[in-house]
Amino acid sequence: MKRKLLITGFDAFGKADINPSWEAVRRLPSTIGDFELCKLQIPTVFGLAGETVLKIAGQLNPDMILCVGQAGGRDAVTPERIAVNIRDARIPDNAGNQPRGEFVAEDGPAAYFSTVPVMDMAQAVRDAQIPGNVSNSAGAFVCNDTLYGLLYHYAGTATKVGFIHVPWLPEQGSPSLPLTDTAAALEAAIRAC
Ligand code: PCA
Repeated sequence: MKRKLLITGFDAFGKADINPSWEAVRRLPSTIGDFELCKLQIPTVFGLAGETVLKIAGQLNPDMILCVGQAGGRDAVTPERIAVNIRDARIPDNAGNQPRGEFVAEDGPAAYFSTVPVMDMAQAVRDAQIPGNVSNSAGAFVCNDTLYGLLYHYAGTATKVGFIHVPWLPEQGSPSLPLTDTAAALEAAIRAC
């Protein structure tokens, strides 16, 4: 039987009108290796992004959840190793929220490790001739918030949770990665899970 993967990308936020994370996710095939994919676009809004994932995950009961987000300024596809219990936004999210130094979960630990094999995933990206590195910080904006919230929810369960940040598209600025490379990197990373 195929394993179920719930994979998400974010909508555009800040000054951008496109988000490479969703553009790449929606171009992925519907099966990769022994995974069957369920693709979902989620809003760049604190709290709501994770709640949207949990609502669908509650119906799907996925074996693994992988969220993908844009990280402007990065030159590689970066599986995230850790999520921290902090919301600290330099810009407002898509609902106008701009928390500064708040907890994601009052009763949660300072941080969680992601539960996917980040080093194998980064190696698989490099093996596909695309820049790939493990990242040790998902920031403190909506991406970190979403990863932390999901790891909090699924702590101690069999459901694996991970996050991959991807560079800008060429039309967004530099450094960048063509969309076909970003999608190929995601596919390679998924195969490594
Ligand atoms: N990147 C942002 C939020 C949505 C996205 O694609 C982040 O890194 O937090």
